[in-house]
Amino acid sequence: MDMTLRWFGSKHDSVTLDQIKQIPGVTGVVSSLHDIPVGEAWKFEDILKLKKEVEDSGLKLIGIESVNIHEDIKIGLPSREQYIENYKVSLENLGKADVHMVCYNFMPIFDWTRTDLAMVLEDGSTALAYDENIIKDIKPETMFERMEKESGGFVLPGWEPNRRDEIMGLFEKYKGVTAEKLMQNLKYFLDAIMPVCEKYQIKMAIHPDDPAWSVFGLPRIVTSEKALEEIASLNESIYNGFTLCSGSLGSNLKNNLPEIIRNPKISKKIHFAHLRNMKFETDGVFHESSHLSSDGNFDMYEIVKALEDINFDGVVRPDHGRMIWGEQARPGYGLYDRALGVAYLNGLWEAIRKNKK
Ligand SMILES: [Mn+2]
Repeated sequence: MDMTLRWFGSKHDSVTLDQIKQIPGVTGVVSSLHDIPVGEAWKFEDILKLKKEVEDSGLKLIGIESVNIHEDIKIGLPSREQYIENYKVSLENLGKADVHMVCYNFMPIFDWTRTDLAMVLEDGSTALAYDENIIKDIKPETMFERMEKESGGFVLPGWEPNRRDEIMGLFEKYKGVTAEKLMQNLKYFLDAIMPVCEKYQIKMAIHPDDPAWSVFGLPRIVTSEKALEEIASLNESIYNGFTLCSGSLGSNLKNNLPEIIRNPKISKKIHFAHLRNMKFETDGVFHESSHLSSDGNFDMYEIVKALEDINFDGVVRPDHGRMIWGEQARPGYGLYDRALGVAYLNGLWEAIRKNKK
């Protein structure tokens, strides 16, 4: 198992590789080429440059989070052919650079959605929060205004003001794309890329939708145990796998995380784990908490135990952390709380392993 941290690259991250290197037990990072527009093929030299930068600090580039999927692939437009070809080139170049795990998501238009990027908690720390009551009646255009007013100076990924026109156009294009159609388009994509993944041993790890239900009337398909079973069966290759994100899947309290991890149809395909805890006020209203079991609704011991029980040997990272100790960083991705998360998760792992009979 590789304990990692997500790193956005020296240009985009307030956290440095030297800092990450000093967190006990962290051997590498997952990162991405954030300046390459979605849909373009990744060049071998660019990947090598990122890899060298990471390795020069004494860490490993253990995987990519993420190689994003162009909307035309998700919508199923004829133009997807070119974008799939480009994706295959990116995978081939990653394989040649000896990078073998790629996280991606298949959410229409938006990545993870939150209604507050800096909710103040009782101890003065701030955290990302979500309130379904705000989202459920809101139109996307109103959401833009809200984001500009209430994001505390931060811009939620995907909600950059300059995307407003593009996004309204995308909503048009998604008309008629049902959940079934989206699932078919995922299969089409997986069937096309799996031969490249097999050749270069690249484990694809689809990230669950966050939150794990439809928002703004757009379909979402990576939301439940049943959905993960279906996706596993879309293409039988072991390289068609999952990112087990406790916070995303766990946003729906009906999802039993340890049970999902132990599901034999899913467990062997878990290549990447994102571990975080969340505190729920009610169904659909939650904020992200510290990683500690007692601070949220998830039993982190049971989640780690389930991963240990299935002999999970993939990549793991603490997920979003709170902002503590006055840190200024990308929402969810400060150094301090994620480092505390690593220390706690490592403690759980050590105890569970030593107690194994
Ligand atoms: Mn995640």
